[in-house]
Amino acid sequence: MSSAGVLEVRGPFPSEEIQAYSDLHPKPRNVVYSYGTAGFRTLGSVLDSVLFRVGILAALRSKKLDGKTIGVMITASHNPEEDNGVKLVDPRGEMLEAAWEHHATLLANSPNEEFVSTLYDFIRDTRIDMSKPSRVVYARDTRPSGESLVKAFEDGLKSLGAEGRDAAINTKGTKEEYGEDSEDGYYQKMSEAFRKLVSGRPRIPPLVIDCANGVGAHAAQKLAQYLGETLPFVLHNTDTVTPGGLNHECGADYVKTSQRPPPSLIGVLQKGQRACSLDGDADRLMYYFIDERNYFLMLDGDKIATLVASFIVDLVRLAGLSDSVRVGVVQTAYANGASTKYLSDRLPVKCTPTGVKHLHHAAEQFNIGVYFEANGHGTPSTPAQSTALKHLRNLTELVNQTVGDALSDMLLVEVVLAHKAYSAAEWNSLYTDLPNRLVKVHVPNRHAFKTEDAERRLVTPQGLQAKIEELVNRYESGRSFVRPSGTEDVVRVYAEAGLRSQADELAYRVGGLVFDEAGGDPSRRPKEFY
Ligand code: G16
Repeated sequence: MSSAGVLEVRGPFPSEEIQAYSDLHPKPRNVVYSYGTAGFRTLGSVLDSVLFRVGILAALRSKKLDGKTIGVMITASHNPEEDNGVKLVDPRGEMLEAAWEHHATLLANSPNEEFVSTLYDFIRDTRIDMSKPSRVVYARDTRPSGESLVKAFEDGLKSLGAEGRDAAINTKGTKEEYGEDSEDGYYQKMSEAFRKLVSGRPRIPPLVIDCANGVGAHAAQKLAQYLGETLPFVLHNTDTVTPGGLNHECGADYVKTSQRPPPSLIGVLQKGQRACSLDGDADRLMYYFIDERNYFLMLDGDKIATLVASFIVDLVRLAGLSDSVRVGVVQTAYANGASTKYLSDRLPVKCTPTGVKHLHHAAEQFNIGVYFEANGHGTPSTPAQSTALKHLRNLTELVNQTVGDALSDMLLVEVVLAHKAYSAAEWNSLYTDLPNRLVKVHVPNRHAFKTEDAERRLVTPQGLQAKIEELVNRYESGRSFVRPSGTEDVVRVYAEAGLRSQADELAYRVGGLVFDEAGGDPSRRPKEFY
């Protein structure tokens, strides 16, 4: 060591073990990986080396944080079954620190023959003390590729002698302790808080849950046992073993994007009955119902944010805390314009780029920050000082204040509906959504699309933003934006307008502009759908 800095890695660096394990998980030469909106995500068949290296990275992140437990989730969430992915979670449940996303990308792309030396340089430059302990908890969803990817990941842990396990322990013994550090302890805590919050309220009618044929099916079945008749569930799409079933014609993304219920629920849903869809890893939540005229109506993340924020504002006011507790809402560009207008008239509202990692940080600027993406990701973040209130205290027991958990979000919605005595139709009538449409455009290089102003404007390709604006101006209440997805190899186009036909037409036209600009395969040009 010199005064200029650390020249060598502190503590043991087991280079031979790492090399031997790394040889079992070679990186394919022609694939470039990037840490996107929610970690690495691509075809499960090309992720073996990434999982091995993420095992190493997670162990190192833990060492860097003095042995605090790091979380790793192996999932591709809403993506089709052949995809898979992995994301890292920091010790308090928040998404991996942004600077480490860059380290993750660097290690994932290092050629096989350079991996050990790249790793050595990284550990040295980041000043990680290798003699520190490392602890990692991990889980996977039900995708067929998950099992072998877990093995690759465990090899990464083993190569550094790190400890891996499957329960959360960071807060144990601290004032932030969440309860029994087991899966059952989690259900117990949530269901007890739920019972307290709805006690004295009328009996809650059964809730239909579409589990997307994913891991949420297992969780919902267990939670149902704890809740019993307090909140009866009717579970659908719970088949996690039939190949191809995951997210197929079901789940939150299907409902939000196609703006219709999963075909398996048609004929099942009764008029006015509350239903909701989870996604493949059960962190998105989409509510909906069929109204008296037989129309399908969606209660998306924006409607959830509105419902929850208004409830929290009421509680804060009733407790006489309005002057000291600042409640705010965080949205993205995808938020329906009608929701932004409704909320901005009542509360401070912020807009961030897509990805819960961005929303979460913005929500922390408020004393109580409610953040939901329109696609159903989100949660309220309630701080310790609000525990002066009984309900707010119970709320903090109920909600997962760190990364999304659709089941705890669902219980929260049910609490608010019970307190406000709202039916699905009454909730829906808080404001009327502007008709909107989301389109995926397949282009040769989505990275050519760069955005600014919380993704509301394109910077490149040059000149395209002006053409979009020129189009948008022709539609009443028109709004549209374009951004590259961080989880799929597509560019996304969002459009809304005063009339359904106009929103569809605008989305199609902007999609066409994007496609022509990017020069894609003509067979994949967006089709008219209006
Ligand atoms: C992930 C993120 C979400 C984001 C979504 C779509 O969700 O956690 O915050 O909204 O990707 O991102 P993009 O439009 O960049 O593809 P999930 O459910 O896929 O993990």
